[in-house]
Order: sequence, then structure tokens, then C-alpha cells
Amino acid sequence: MRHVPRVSKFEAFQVSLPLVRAFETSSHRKAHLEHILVRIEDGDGTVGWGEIASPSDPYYSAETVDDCRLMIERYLAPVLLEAEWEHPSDVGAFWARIRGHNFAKAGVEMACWDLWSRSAGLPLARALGGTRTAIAAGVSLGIEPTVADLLAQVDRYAAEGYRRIKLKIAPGWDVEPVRAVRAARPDLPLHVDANGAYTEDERAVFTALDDCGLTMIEQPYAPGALAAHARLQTRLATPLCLDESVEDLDQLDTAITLGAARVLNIKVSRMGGLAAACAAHDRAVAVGWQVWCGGMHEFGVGRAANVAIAALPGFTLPSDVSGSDKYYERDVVEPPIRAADGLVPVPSGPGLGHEVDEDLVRGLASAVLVR
Ligand code: OSB
Ligand code: MG
Repeated sequence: MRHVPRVSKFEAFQVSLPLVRAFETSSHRKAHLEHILVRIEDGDGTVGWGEIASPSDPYYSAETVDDCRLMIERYLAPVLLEAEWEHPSDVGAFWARIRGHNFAKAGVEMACWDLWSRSAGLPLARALGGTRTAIAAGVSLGIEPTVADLLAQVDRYAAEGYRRIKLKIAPGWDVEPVRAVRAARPDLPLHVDANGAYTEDERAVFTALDDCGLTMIEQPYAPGALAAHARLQTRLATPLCLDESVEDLDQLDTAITLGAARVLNIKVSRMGGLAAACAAHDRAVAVGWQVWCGGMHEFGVGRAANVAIAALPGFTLPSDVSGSDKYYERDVVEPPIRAADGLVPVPSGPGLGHEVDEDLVRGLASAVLVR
């Protein structure tokens, strides 16, 4: 039998979409986002799509959209175009020896999962082991100019039915806005995300937040500060949640051993792919951590993959996977992803379950790669 590489054509499109509203975190403010959409095709003409949701600046991760473009051009596309594989869970091994670059790897691996599950006629959620028919959605709210502006955003998304609200915090925007939201909404499931903006010297902020009834405090300290997270966790009743600290299973093991948190935000991009994200889910759930699906303001392709993985049984807390209308006027997929009463349905069609508007993607692309 003659073996041929599974993928015969590889294309990538760098696309910028304007945000309906600027988003501010502890590190920066954004008005539009630029991601890379990956399109692969096999010899039968089956197509798979993936999204590289890397930001254009290195504040969340060191890996920028420009790094990702070079990575796929020089390494990932050539490797995939030579590779023989049966199942997408085997794909990560082809670039396991390439260090880092998890966002780029995740986008290309996602396209393989979409292609495979489309050929198998399976919804991606089922291919991953997902059991839910809908996922619980929350929203992530950025830093606002005033507390009144923040309360207006909270009102808006609570009225839309979202199941919990997460507030970005940063030094100078923490205890006061959080107490104001809690006072206005005593029963709202609420948590905060510091994106690593604090040091251990500032732990008084977290002891003050400990009686605000928060579901969790996400990434208070820098990504490498696992021991400091563990010390903070012993002082707080509120569970800590890790995001930036966990980019692979070894880091997750260390965090578990140290007791650095009790909750894990699982992002497909940060973990380097759907297979790694599923493995992180299994390991965290096995030791009694709660997990939920985080996001990187994905366009429709990456957002659909988030919906699929959030259908796994261990994702018991509401996700950051809101409807794409929270961020974008027009999404790149049909139908767009929408939440109703705080639930996003898990598609029953094959693959990602949403069709990419190819004309739109080709028309918007500022840089294109074809192999
Ligand atoms: O820390 O979870 C984060 C967006 C960009 C970078 C980091 C984070 C986020 C979000 C947004 O919180 C989640 C989303 O709605 O996609
Ligand atoms: Mg976070």
C-alpha cells in the first residue's frame, strides 16, 4: 500500500476584525483583533478550518500573530504537508519537539480535527468526547473608565442571561469596582481575573476580595509564580484559578503538587491544541479541580472549537465562550455563534458545525500563505 500525506493543500489568512467595543485588561487596550485562519484540504477535497487566536502584542503570551505567521510558514505547514496520520490526536506528535508556539500549533491542529470529524460525519464535540447539547456561557468584562460604566455593562449582560460575569482587575481597579458590582448584584455568580498583574506584596487586595463571594480569583500573580499562588491559596477561602501559568501538562502537574489553585481555565490556544486541552481536562478533573473553558476573543472558527471542547463532562463552570456578537459585528462563520438565556447550543452537524464564509475571509485577508 502506498502511503500519502493526509493534507494536500495548506492555506492561511491573516484577518483583522474590528471590535464592537474596545476591551481593556491590566496590560493593554484593544479596538480590533488580528487572527490567522488556517484552511487545509485532503485528497478527497474535504476541508478543515482552524484559528490561531494569538494577539498582535506579547502581553498575554510571548507569541504574537507575526511569530505565528512565520511558524506556520517555516515549520508547521511543511511538516503537516509531509505527514501521514489517521486520527487528529496523532498530529501534535509531529511538532512535539518544536518548543513553545502553542497558539500556532493549536490553530493548525484544530484544522486537522475539523477535517477529520467532517470526513467521519461526526460533530467535533463528539469526536472529542463531549456529551453536552449546550454549554453554559459567561462573559469577561474589561476595565471600564468608571464604576458606573462597569455597572452598566454588568446590567446588560446579566439581562441577556449570561450565567456568570468575570471582571478584569488591575492595581487601581480592584476592590472598589468589585464591591460595587457585588453590592448591586448580591446573587450574581462573579469572579475576577488579574492576568498576573500583582505581586505577593500586594496580597492584601486578595484578602479584601475574599469576602466578596467570588467563585474564584483568576491568575493573581505572574505565570511562573506557582509557589506564591500556593501560599496565597492557603490564606484564602476563595479558590484560585490558573490561566497563564499552565501551558503544558508538566506545569499543570507542578501546580497540582504545590496546591497553587483549585480551578483551571482551559484554553485550546494556550495548551497548544484540542488534544492537549482534553488531556488537561482529564488530569485536573481527576484530582478534583474544577475546570472551565476560557477564550481569546476568538472569531467563529476558534469559538466553535471552544464550544465543542466545553461539551466535555468535566467543564462544570460557565465558560468565557459568549456569543460572537459580544465582540464582532460580523463573524466569519455561518450561522454566527449565539447564546440564548446563557446557553450556547452544541452543533449536531459534522466538524465545527459552522460554515466559514470563505469569500469574506479571502476578501479581508492582509497576508495569505498557500502551500
Ligand atoms: O485572561 O482570560 C483571559 C482575552 C484575551 C486574553 C486573555 C484573556 C481574555 C479574556 C476574554 O478574558 C475571554 C473571551 O471572551 O474570549
Ligand atoms: Mg485569564
